Amino acid sequence: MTKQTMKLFLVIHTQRVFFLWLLLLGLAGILLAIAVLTNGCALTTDPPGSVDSTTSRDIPFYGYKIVNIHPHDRNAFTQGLTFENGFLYEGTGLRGHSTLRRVELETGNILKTRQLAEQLFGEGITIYKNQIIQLTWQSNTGFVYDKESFELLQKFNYSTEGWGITYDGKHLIMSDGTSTLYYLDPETFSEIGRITVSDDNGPVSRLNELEYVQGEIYANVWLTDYIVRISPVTGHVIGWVNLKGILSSEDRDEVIDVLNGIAYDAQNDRLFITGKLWPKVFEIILTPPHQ
Ligand SMILES: [Ca+2]
Repeated sequence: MTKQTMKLFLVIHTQRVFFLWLLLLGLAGILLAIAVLTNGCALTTDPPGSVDSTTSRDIPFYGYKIVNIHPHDRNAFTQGLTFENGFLYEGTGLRGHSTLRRVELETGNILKTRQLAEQLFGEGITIYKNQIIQLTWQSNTGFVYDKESFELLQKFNYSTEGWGITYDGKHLIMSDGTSTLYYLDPETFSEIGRITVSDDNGPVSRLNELEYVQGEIYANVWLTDYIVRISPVTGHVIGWVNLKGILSSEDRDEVIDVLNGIAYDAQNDRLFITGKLWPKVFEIILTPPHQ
């Protein structure tokens, strides 16, 4: 090999390596963009940052027992779930696919739908009096609808991202993907207080869909199979619910996303959970803590 040929070879080789790296960086960028745009489709069963059964010995870990299984729309990217008078109300996400729905629990039939504007990514919902309140992810805008007709009554704004929302009988409680929960006046939407959710190991972040259940706040922890039970006064973690394995391997054959969506039927003491693109809504009871 002459010196000139060698030089040419080295130049071509360097260019190839450079383009290969460029290609890899490009692919990594595309994957990251997809994850961000879909509010994270990556499914993991890892426990939340501060959940560690070996160190959080004082905080009980609950299991679950399935009482009933109901059908769920596989196309519903569930971001909000609540229950009243025999019906599930559901808010779905993804830009261009976000909706508000009234769903018949037993059949999964969608009885009423309202489509959100293309640019909006729907998030948590809750019922306040005869209204449904729905958050959006990054648009700093919430919507108030008539509960029966789904007619838009009002818009309101907030400064954070919008993730989950629930109602404790007095205040709206809202999550924004951090460890903070915000208490809002349900008439004016002004903030009246906030708590930081923490356990023995520090703040618990990625709080997602919420539900007020018998004096506690239940929250999905994004990207995990855990629901965290929170004291609404102190923000301290009262318990963890481990829902690993609730979806069968057959259910996981098609595309699904993470556990998200908690609804409580206060009249009949029934707890419902589902996930984004999950085929089922599960009615569960919590089983005693295990050590
Ligand atoms: Ca809920």
